[in-house]
Amino acid sequence: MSLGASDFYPTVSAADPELAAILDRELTRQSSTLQLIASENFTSRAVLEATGSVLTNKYAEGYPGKRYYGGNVFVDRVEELARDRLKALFGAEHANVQPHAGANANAGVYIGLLKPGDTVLAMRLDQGGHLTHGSPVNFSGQYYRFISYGVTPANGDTGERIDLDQLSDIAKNERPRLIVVGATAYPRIIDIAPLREIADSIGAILMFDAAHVAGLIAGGVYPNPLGSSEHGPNKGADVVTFTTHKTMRGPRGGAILSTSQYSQALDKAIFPGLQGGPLEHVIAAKAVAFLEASRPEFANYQSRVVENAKVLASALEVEGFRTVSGGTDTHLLLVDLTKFDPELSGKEAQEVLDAAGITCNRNQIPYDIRSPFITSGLRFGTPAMTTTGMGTDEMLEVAALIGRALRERNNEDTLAAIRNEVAILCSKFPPPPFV
Ligand code: DSN
Repeated sequence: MSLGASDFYPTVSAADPELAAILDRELTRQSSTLQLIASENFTSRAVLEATGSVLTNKYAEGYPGKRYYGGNVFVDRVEELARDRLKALFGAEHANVQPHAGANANAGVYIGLLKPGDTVLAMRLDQGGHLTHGSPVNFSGQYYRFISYGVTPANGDTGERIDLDQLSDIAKNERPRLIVVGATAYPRIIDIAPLREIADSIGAILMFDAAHVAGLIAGGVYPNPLGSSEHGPNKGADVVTFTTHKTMRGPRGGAILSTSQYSQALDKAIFPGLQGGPLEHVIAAKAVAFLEASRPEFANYQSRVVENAKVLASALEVEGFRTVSGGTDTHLLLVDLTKFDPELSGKEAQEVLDAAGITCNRNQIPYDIRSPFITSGLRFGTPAMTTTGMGTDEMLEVAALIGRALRERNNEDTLAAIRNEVAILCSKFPPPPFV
């Protein structure tokens, strides 16, 4: 790849050559190695430009029409555009596009709808949940009483699904104020209808954390957790949170959708409850991403993301790995390394693959005997490489490279050769901003 930071950021190169050199190396890394982290993607050039726009100069505490600073006439239009596009995309009654991140979006829901000490039922962290779903080292686990549900035991391609009986029993016994569904490492579609019924049976609020699957929903390949006409009105989640930078392919950030019943409480929780001045340059980039997500090409892209993930999962099974739940319905898959080699931890496998130019992350598998720092699994996702144009043929090649690298992990020459093959493959699929 002959293009570098100086081609894309000529002013940075002139003003700060030291930083430009680092950007240059990161651009090379992103374009010459495989990006298989399920929560990453390549944004469009338009999203990058909006993120780098003059809106970064502006303070805008408050909301459109109700700011605490002057000079927000154009900022208001930007934020309204982002909110309106987002509401249309999901058929939502209310949208807040100010959360700086997914964690802030979740914090906003807890601050707005709960009191400290309230009981919340969420997915176990070692079975797919997120830090903000009650980890003891996170504010969520420290300020609220989180209890958890898990997945059913492994059973070919029918096990390792959310255990609805367990969830329902815990909900009835503990009567949580809030039920949180949605995960960071759960490869299967979550049907919102039975969860709505459970929440209604105990008068709980239902939140869906769509951080990972928001783009799939917008692209029509995952059911809308707010409910659909087929479910009838009010049959979905009350609140949906998500990040804008994963499958949604926008800038790094978060957002909240809700029914109008909770709109005021949620807006107040984000500002002034949790955050100060919104990042309007990022909100502008969110508006661009929501426009891009409304186009037919985006739906086509999301179908290819899922198709690629399914093919990658099957091909990794052929390489001798077990995939959690026997495959995937989404953009991500979780590999259990213990069948491939019980001695190989997720940490070691991640480091070996890094050396081979294959970027992914270690992840606990359900009922993992290893700690979250070591783990027995790897998580892979296809959003980023699908954005570059890779398809099912390339996924077969990627699975073979992963298998070879991990089988011959003690052979440095093999890892160097694979790194070279990866670079050749990637050179045929340049990511934005190279295209
Ligand atoms: N960003 C999330 C993920 O990688 O799934 C974790 O916060």
